[in-house]
Amino acid sequence: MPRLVVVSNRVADPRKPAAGGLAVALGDALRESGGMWFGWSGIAADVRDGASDLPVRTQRHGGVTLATVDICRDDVQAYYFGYSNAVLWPVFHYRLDLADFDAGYADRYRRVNQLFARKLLPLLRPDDVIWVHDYHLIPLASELRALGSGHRIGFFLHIPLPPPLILAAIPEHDWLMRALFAYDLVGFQSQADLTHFESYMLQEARVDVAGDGLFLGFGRRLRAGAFPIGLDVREFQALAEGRDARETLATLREQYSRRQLLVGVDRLDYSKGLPQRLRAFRSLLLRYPENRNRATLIQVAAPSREGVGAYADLKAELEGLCGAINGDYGELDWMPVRYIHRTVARRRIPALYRASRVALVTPLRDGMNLVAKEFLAVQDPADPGVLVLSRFAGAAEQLRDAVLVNPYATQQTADAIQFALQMPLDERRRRHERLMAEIRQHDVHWWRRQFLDTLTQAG
Ligand code: ADQ
Repeated sequence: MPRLVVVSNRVADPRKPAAGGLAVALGDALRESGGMWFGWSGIAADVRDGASDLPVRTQRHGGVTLATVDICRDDVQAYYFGYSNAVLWPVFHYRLDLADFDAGYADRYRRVNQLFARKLLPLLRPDDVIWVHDYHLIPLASELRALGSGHRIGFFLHIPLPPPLILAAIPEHDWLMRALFAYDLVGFQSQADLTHFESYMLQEARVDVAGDGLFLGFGRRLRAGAFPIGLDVREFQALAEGRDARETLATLREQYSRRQLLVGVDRLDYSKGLPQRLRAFRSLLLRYPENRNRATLIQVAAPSREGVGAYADLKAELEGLCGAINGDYGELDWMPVRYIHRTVARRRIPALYRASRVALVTPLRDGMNLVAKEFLAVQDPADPGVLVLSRFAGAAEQLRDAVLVNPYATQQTADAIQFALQMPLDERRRRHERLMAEIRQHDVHWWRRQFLDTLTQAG
């Protein structure tokens, strides 16, 4: 078995439960092959443009090597906060209005990818298989190839790929899309993303779209496919059985015994549709007064990328909306919205899902959205809650038995939430059973095997 080398912006220690399902799943594959995980340490080194001298730190744990490199402060600003999160993230989520194209971030984004390639190459063995993750590292393979790497290299994009005319707004779109051809396999979350990739290649690039996911261009053969990421269902269910989750569940049930809980768990990000969700919830209280003094929305929004301007605006907007809803509808003994602007410990999250009758997973655009799958995994099959899911989440392609909504349509979403709150037990069970079959069949281990099998056979 060839050694697996995973490369991503940040490295997670797969042994720590806080690392999450993705780290656990990749951890399995890394352990099986005695592999390596390479990425940024998270440290912004206080050196001036001396990035190439920064050392690689390696630690070995249970047969897996974690290798990290620091990045100099200016590069972090331009590569991470700048090009990755103020250009690629908004555009790939269809938000051209929020993209900052003029700041000249692209050169440093490229430079950090060159740095990664230079630091990684000496650590590689000739038959290693390399799996690169996400938008921070699109040009990594082309930088590795420029240094002579002949490795098998795959890339997985965790976020959506927009239609060609949106992508084309990025001044460097030709370079970015061409850079993908240095990979042997490129994986997307959904069929919609794959279709956008094909359309881009037909409309904007001189690439031969050979069909069946094969693309011939720039002197290379590239395979592309949809590999919807799944959940480690058993790991997450086991988390729900843990002491913290059980205690949290008991507390929530006691506190909210007379209420119906709705839950939202997100990073505080404009792609997640949080203001739209709160407006829909307000419309629910307005249109269906029986929910007053009864329905309580617990919305957890973890702080995220606070160095990027658009996030501060969103935070202020949300605080205003929550305050207005609570002010308009709250009673001495009932507040409609409990808004928590913190990261809740992963081991408590399952309790929040389990205590809730309805989950609101209503992003404006999302690569997949694992919260939707997590909510389903820990419901009581005999009395399950209902998932209200945006049709614009990648997960909607798979989770057809959720209550699908258009989060931009406030009243329709409010009607859908009411429908979910009122859904009879037998229908809840039927839907939940079908959704569980789907997330069990296409779990994170299936995703990892599909991708790696296709990568090792590609060519
Ligand atoms: P994210 O945008 O981070 O990931 P998502 O898949 O919804 O989105 O969540 C990732 C994890 O973070 C989940 O395990 C969730 O429980 C946890 N989480 C979110 N908010 C939290 C909070 N407030 N407190 C504690 N934990 C929280 C990107 C893409 C997604 C894609 C994933 C995986 O944007 O579309 O599904 O990668 O590919």
